[in-house]
Parts: sequence; structure tokens; C-alpha cells
Amino acid sequence: MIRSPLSRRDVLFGAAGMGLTLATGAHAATDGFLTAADVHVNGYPTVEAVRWIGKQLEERTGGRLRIRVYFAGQLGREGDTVDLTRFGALDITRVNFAALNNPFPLTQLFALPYVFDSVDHMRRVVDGEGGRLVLEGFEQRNLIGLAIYDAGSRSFYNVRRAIHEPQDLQGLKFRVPPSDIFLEMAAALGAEPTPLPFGEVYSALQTHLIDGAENNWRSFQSSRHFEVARYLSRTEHSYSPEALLMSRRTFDALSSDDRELVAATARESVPYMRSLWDRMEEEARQIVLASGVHFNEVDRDAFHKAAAPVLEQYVARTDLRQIYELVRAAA
Ligand code: BDP
Repeated sequence: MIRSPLSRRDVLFGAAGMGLTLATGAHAATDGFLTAADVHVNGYPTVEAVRWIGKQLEERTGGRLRIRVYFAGQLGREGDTVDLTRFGALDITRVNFAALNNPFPLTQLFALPYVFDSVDHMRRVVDGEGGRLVLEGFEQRNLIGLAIYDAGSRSFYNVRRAIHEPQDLQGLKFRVPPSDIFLEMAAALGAEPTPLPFGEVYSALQTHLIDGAENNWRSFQSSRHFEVARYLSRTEHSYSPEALLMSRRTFDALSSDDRELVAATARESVPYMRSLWDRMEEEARQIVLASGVHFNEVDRDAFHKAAAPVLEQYVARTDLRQIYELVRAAA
């Protein structure tokens, strides 16, 4: 079940309280627990991957370092958890690149429409120099980029009709994550974009505030959006990955051995997360299709063409050029 997300005020108020207990540094310094946030439900691959890191840390430090994961948006929207982490009120957050696009421009490239050709292409890029550059970029803003996880590809789903070509999106309101790229992309494809937090999409579909949204198989299923939106069209327009971020304040308060251990364990969690992802994505696909959701292929070329101006506008930017060249080289 979807929990209603905390209001911004609740989050900031709560954060102030947490901040007081953290005034001298990381949680780990006081009770051994690092706190981590995720908007996904218990059992989602990102939630499980962070739990896995916690278990490894616990074993390898004899219980000195552990992680407590607050899932299902208990600590608020993704953007809010990023702020809490920057200020050191939260130790770790896992968010999608879409939630980082506006405040952290280097994250934009990986969220662009049709910038990757496949999951393998995206994995090669995030594992290489391109991923490293993006992760390092967070340091200027008081965050440590621990890992990039992946999230498959995103496709459009809605309550009204099958989408075959971009013009079928016309007149329909689609929820997009709070990212200018997603807004521009949905508009370029002909939809009416409505930015909303992930936790509000289910009720927005039910009340017809929106006609649809877009996401990957696993999120479509675990959020139960598929119970309301019965048309899923395979646009695969974005492979926007996931970021695992740590508060720089927490990281700096660790001993240098612990810093190395945390960074290495987070890197090791990537293949673990991917094995969970591949299995759960397939399970989600089967659950959705067995429920009778109408699934259709689209005119891929027409979607590429309609989204191309958004891609071109971003890759022309000098700060994104180097990463774009790495993406093309790995294609
Ligand atoms: C999911 C991401 C999650 C985002 C969500 C969204 O895993 O982090 O919050 O999409 O669309 O795929 O907001």
C-alpha cells in the first residue's frame, strides 16, 4: 500500500529534531546505526541492496556499523531526503536521477530520452568513467556518490488507451517526476506533463487528476499503479538510473578505514542489486501481464524523432559533452 508522503513541513521539522541529535556528527558515532531512506516499498531491489550493505558492514565491523533503512517514503519525498542528507540529518539516501536533475546538472545526461540503447549499454556507462565523473560531481555539494544502481527502462502507462505513436499522447495528462528533462520530454512527445511526487501518483490516477504516468515494470507493479492504469505501451524512453548518496558530514566523521569499507561495500552492492533487479523486473512483468494489462509495442522511430530535440539541446551543453562522448563510445 502507498503511504501518504510526509509534508515538506513535517520533514523539515523532523529533520531539525534529528539534526539536534546529530550536532556532533554521524549517527554511527552515537549508536552505530546509519540511517537510510528510500521511497520504495520493503523488498524493492534498492531497499534490499542497502540492507545488504548494512549486513556486510555489521559483519565486517563486528556490529560497530549498521544501517537502518526507512522505506516507503517514511522520511519524505526524494528531493527532501537529498536535502536532509546534504545537511547531515540523514546519512544515506537512494533516489532516482530524475530527482537530482534540476539541482545537480551533471546527472542530466543519464536521464535524457533515448540516450542509451539498452540496459547493457547503460550498465557499461555507469560502471565506467562516465559513472565515476557523475558520482564525483556530488562532492561539491556535500554528498558522497556511493553507487549507481539501475532501474530498467521507463514506459508510458495510462487509464484510457493504448499509445502507438506520440500523437496518441495528445490531450492526456501524464505525471512526470520533478525534473525539467521529464517535463520537456513529455511535452515534446505531445503529452500534458504534471509533476507529482511518486507517492501521490496512485491516488492521482484514481481521482483522474492525471490519465497516466511512466515508469519501469517493477515500479509499475510495486506501486500498484497497474491496478488502475490498464494500458502499458513500450516506449522505453528513459533508462534514468538510481543514485546511492551519503552525507559528506557522515562520511568525513568515519575513520579512514571505515570510509574505505563503506565505499567498497557500496560498490560491491551493485552486482547484488542487479541480480535482484533482473529477477524482480521479470516477476513484475509476469504479475502485470497476468492481471490483464493491455501491453503494446510502439512506433519506436516516431518516439525517437519526437524526443530528439530535447536530447540535442542537452548534449550541446559543454558540461555534458564529455559524458555524452563516453556514452556514445560505449554504445
Ligand atoms: C522509480 C524510481 C524512484 C522514483 C520513481 C519516480 O526508482 O526512485 O521515485 O521512479 O518516478 O523508478 O518518481
